[in-house]
Amino acid sequence: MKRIITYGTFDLLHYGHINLLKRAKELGDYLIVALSEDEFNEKCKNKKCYFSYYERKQLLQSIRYVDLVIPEKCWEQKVEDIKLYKIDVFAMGSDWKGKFDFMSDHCEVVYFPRTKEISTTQIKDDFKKADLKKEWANV
Ligand code: C2G
Repeated sequence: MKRIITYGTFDLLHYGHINLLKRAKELGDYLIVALSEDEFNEKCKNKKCYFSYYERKQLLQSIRYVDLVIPEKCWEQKVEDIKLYKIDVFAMGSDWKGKFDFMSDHCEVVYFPRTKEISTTQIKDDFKKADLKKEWANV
């Protein structure tokens, strides 16, 4: 069984995330997603999520490509995870290209092209703009 792992926040789950998860699963038979915990997001990634860890975990677990969701608590856990879960392939989006090449001492490293036109930040910005337009319309 070929085991794949990927890491991320996956807040406001969108089709860019799904593209990544689909491609990662297609590399093997079993996909583990290490999901950034709320504290890790806030303290280390400067991200304030809309959905909590448990809400984001529930969403990921409902995706057919995902076989297991584990917590991502720190940047440094990756090598341990690879050993613990007997990972064959570490897969990330291309915005991380080169950042995890050190992992190739432990497993194959694959970077997939990031889905360009969508991001969680873009979704949040679009909603803010829509709200502003509504406010101006009511002035
Ligand atoms: N992604 C993508 N296309 C997008 C948005 C995201 O391919 N339009 C990919 C990212 O490259 C990443 C994964 O989806 O591989 C999850 O993205 P995020 O939730 O933004 O996660 P990130 O903040 O990159 O956290 O230790 C690694 C970090 O936890 C990665």
